[in-house]
Amino acid sequence: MKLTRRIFVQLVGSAAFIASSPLLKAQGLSVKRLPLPCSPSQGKWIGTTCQGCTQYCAIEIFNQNGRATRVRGNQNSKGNHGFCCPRGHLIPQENYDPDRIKQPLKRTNPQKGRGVDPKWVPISWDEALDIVADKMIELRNSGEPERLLYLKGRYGNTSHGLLYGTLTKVYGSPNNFSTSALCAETEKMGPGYTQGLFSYRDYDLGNTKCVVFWGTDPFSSNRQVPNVISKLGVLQKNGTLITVDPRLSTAAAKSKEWLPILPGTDGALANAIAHVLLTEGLWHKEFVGDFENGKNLFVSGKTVDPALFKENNTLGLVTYWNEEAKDWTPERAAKECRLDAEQIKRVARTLGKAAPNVIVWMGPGVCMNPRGTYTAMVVHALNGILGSVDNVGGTHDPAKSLKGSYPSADKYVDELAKSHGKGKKVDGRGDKEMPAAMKAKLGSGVVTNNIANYMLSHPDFVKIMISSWTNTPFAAADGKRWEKALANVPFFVHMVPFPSEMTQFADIVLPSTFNAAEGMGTVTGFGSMHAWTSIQQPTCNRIWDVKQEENEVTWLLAEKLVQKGWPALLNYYANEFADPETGAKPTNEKEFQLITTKIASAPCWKQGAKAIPGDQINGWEDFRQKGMHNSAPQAYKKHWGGKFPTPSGKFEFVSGALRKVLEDHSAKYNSTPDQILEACHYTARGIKGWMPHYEEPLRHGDAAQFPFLFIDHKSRLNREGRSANLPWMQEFKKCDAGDRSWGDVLKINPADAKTLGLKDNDLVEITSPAGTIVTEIKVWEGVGPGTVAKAYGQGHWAYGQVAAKEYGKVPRGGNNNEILIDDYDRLSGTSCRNGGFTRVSIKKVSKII
Ligand SMILES: Nc1nc2c(c(=O)[nH]1)N[C@H]1C(S)=C(S)[C@@H](COP(=O)(O)OP(=O)(O)OC[C@H]3O[C@@H](n4cnc5c(=O)[nH]c(N)nc54)[C@H](O)[C@@H]3O)O[C@H]1N2
Ligand SMILES: Nc1nc2c(c(=O)[nH]1)N[C@H]1C(S)=C(S)[C@@H](COP(=O)(O)OP(=O)(O)OC[C@H]3O[C@@H](n4cnc5c(=O)[nH]c(N)nc54)[C@H](O)[C@@H]3O)O[C@H]1N2
Ligand code: SF4
Ligand SMILES: [Mo]
Repeated sequence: MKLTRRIFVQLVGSAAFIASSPLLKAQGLSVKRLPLPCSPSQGKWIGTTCQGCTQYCAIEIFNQNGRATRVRGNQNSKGNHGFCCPRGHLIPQENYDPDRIKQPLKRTNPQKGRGVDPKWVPISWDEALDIVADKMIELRNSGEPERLLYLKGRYGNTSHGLLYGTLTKVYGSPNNFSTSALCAETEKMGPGYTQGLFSYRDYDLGNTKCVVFWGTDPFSSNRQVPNVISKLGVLQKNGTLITVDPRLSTAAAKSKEWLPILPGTDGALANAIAHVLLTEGLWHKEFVGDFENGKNLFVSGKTVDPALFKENNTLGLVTYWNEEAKDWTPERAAKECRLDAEQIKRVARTLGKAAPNVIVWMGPGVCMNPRGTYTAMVVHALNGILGSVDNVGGTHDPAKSLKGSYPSADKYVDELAKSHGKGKKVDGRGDKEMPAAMKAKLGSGVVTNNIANYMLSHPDFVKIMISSWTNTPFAAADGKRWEKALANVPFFVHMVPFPSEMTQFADIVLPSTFNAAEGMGTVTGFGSMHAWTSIQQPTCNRIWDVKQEENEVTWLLAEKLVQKGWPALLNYYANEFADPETGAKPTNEKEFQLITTKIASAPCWKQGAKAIPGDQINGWEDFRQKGMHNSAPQAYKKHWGGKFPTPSGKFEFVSGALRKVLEDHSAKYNSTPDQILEACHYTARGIKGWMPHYEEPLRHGDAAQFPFLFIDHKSRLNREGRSANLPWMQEFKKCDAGDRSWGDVLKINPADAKTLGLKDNDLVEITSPAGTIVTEIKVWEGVGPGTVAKAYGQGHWAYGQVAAKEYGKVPRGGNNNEILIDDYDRLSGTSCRNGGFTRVSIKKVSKII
């Protein structure tokens, strides 16, 4: 970079600014990046929210003559410090993607399937909603409203309350679902069943001395990318970074220690680290407690009398030692995990020395496998042993964001809706082999991927399916089941901006706003010890005939339903919702959109009797202007002293809640907890069923036929499954270590490549018991022998002209979900993708041009 006078002045100015700002120093920022003017045109930055991943960053988009041209983090944000990650910068190209759906479409080809042209014809919104309303009325009149299924993907707070929350309730169907169980829900079981926190965690990165990135790569994915990138300097300066990942991820490359673990064996490693911490007296005494006479009785292989250990904030540490950790020497784990015992000891000691200012950042790589609940528990349990829970530089509950709730719809639920809306959901939650006990409640977790199985075994059940912001045929493991299931649905309405694989099965396509740039609503998120409520508002002119499904289409549909003789939904919207400032009731979709957004955000800007915690915002206009509200920072040691939301009030190594879940579930099915564990494919029996422990990985496919363990990982530029149609994403795809632009590669260890006679660019078939995909080979030292890694994200056969080689037919690269097996961690109901649970074979094929 040439040091021009302007940049020089900026650098000098920003250095002075940093020197005077302890906050920025703590964040490790070296240069305050200043927005460059967009010359020659003038414009303005408008606050909104990125939904390129579940971080939901508050951002700003530069509006230039009505066009969204540039993106940056919201300058007020305490979560991203004014930065967005590389994916935030893709927003303009996504917004102006020429392949967007530009007006409502109606299918004219009754045949449905991959490669089948839907023969869509454009229709007006009026006509489209007329058709949808007719179908809905017809189904209600037939007395079977439960046969309407609504599936939501991403959402803002308005959709959560309106579409997911009340549409099906007022209509009379129990079958409203989210796609959360395709995401990373098993993670929540770790903190959930140990400390009562069924949630993703926050981390006090600014004060930590040691972080273990375990089965996650937060420099390129996971939930805090801009925050983590901005803190890299401070993290490296203040302490040690450690990464546990079978693949050389960005985090691994930035870390002092990389443990290239054999997929699926993380529980053994956690046990060995615990073993070292306990035998060497490195546990955090203040949090955990100590032996009464002060002498460390944790001796490798020897049980300890629990009566001799006095616990402070934990319950059952000695039981965990006796039942599990005492036998897991670093040498034994090294063999199981294909690691070096000396490295395991070194890492454990580094952690122990830095405790309690340490973070074990557990991610999906640890637990998105068929026995993941227990791996999540045993890896997260290290935070308990190290006393980092709720501590300075440790792991935390997310702070609370402020959000308003919508008025109750109860009055508008008629007899039909009442009697049909309470029926059993079709995702199998709560079945004997699917406890789905999220939040320590049986049957409370969604089992998204199992919906397709129900639809296949009951092909006539679903009469109407409505879905927004989803693409399950692409995003769900063994997604071809979704293609078949959707082909059976007689009437499917997809509410999306892009013509994805799922859209190819739609009868009516309702084109949505691209919410980050064109939507209106609120979204909440957390990170960097704060939570936020961030607005979405139009940052540019809409150039196509699109509407937001959350709060515009809902109203317009409700109006149509009135015309057809069913006024309940519109009555609910028009009677119950009122502007929190003026009290005015909505009379059209635009007013409804504004009012629902104001209600959802009112606690951030409307001063009641109590002061607003966190940022002080002076009314709605000020909120719109600032674009967001930051909460107060999270407090330390919130749950210490018996205040954890667990049965004992402590951090539990013997989980009272999980024990109750297993006992209740077995009573329901007239069996025993051991029989339930067996039915759910876990190996634990007895007390281990409710304790953190290691289970041998469950792998699909015969080892002789499918010799390689498949490692799936996220792509740095993937806005979930939604950026593959962007030339910027394709052009910069090589920023994923080992990958290349405009392509898709299977990364294989040089030793294996040699054995198979493979070299770079060779074309191979990757086959698992579920299917086959074809990609090129990249010979790479970043994966161990016997394992192969491939980024998720390519392999679209639809979505647009760039994402697919031939739109509607031929994919660009291969979709990992065509080879991943449809299996679950059954205690949570979550789909699997990590831990090497799918074995594959690799076969060279001749070049296809
Ligand atoms: N193999 C493998 N599979 C995975 C993953 C993986 O890492 N590997 N990741 C998993 C995870 S963590 C998740 S969360 C899921 C995500 O899976 P999904 O929730 O299915 O997400 P996407 O594939 O991103 O959804 C794409 C859809 O969103 C629509 N869309 C995009 N922007 C908007 C908008 O502003 N408004 C509306 N209404 N629609 C919009 C697009 O048109 C498209 O239909 O995928 C999972 N699948
Ligand atoms: N760039 C990008 N970032 C995203 C998203 C995105 O689409 N793109 N989506 C967001 C969403 S919805 C989610 S849920 C999060 C999740 O994002 P991440 O936390 O990154 O989770 P995964 O994508 O599942 O990544 C799994 C990681 O675990 C490693 N891994 C695989 N098997 C094992 C194993 O057996 N043991 C260990 N230790 N590691 C293993 C993989 O190499 C990979 O690095 O990311 C969010 N952030
Ligand atoms: S993609 Fe995620 S981390 Fe990146 S700017 Fe958007 S919300 Fe933030
Ligand atoms: Mo996710």
